[in-house]
Amino acid sequence: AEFPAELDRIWGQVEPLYKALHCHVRARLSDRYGTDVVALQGPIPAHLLGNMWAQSWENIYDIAGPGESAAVYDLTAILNEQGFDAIRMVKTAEAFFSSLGFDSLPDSFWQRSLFVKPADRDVVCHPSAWNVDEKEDLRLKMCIDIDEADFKVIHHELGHNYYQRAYNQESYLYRTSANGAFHEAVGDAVALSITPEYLASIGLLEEVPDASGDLGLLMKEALLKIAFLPFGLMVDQWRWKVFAGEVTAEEYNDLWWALREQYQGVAAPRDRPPEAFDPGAKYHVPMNISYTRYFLAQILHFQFHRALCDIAGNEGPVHRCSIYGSQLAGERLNAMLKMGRSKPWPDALEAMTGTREMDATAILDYFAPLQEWLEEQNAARECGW
Ligand code: X8Z
Ligand code: ZN
Repeated sequence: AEFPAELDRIWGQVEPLYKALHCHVRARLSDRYGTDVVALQGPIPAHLLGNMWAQSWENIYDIAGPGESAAVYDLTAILNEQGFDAIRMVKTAEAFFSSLGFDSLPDSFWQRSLFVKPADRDVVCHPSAWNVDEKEDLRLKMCIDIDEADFKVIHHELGHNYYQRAYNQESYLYRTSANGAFHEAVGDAVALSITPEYLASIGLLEEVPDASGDLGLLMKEALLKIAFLPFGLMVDQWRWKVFAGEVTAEEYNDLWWALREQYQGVAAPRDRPPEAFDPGAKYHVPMNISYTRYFLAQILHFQFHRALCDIAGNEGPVHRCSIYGSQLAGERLNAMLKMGRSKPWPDALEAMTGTREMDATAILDYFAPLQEWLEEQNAARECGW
């Protein structure tokens, strides 16, 4: 009973920001497609948000973003122009971890991982990270596209691999993360350091945009991460009700869409047929992988980032902070990773951040300039659904 209440508390902290983003995105979609398609009240049709599951919305940045006033660079275009292939994407992410003081990945990682979608057979492309022998046999399994999204997902996955290797000295039962969310948060925290300054330092950007571009950068990040929050929460709200027997099999799909509407404010593009089972299309449902970890990781990795930036001596705004090259930050991160599950997670959190609670103030502080802008944009709009 404590855990769901804790989730409600954290969701309550971020809900106003989500609702502000939702309101703005709905208005922009309505301008684009007309009020017949996107009414200015009510939920957003889920198929207009640029993602199969409407779980993150960065693909509609061109519609929802602040436009010319805060132009952002196009990392996908840059990666392609510079001729990146899948291996080079992974090597670049590995180099980031190396700059923090982590040992490089073993040769077997490069031999045994799957980086590219095979042409001759079907594979499960959903990204995953493995330590096959619980020691050094680290592997990545992912069908990498040369784009910004996958560049970040690679950092996410390597976060799993470095964590797995860091706790491999622990006894068997402790060879996992402090809690489920910690495993998901490590690589995402590192990926927050993919700032313009960092990209310039590794030759991917010629000029560092000034602060006038920050709104665009924050919007991109928010479409990815703030949009995700209610989805991250609703998947297990659905699953827990199913497992508790609160609904019959005939009601599974209707419950899914009721929760989608309640939390995310999105609606099915059309009436769903009685035999539909839409949650089955989300990898983690048939794979029986808990999903609340992703909701909490979204909160937690901003706490990690803020703490690591302090340790690295950052003095500017936290959304411009990169811990690239900071051995100090790397040491503190590694000290936590090494603990695995040998201590209660609040101890692990405290070791790195000085606090024992998962808390949304870090993510809210990070997005504060965007929230202010969204509230201005929404001033004359009617929000909610
Ligand atoms: O499944 C993942 C990772 C692998 S652990 C790519 N994620 C969730 C998803 O794709 O649904 C990362 C974000 C949420
Ligand atoms: Zn993951």
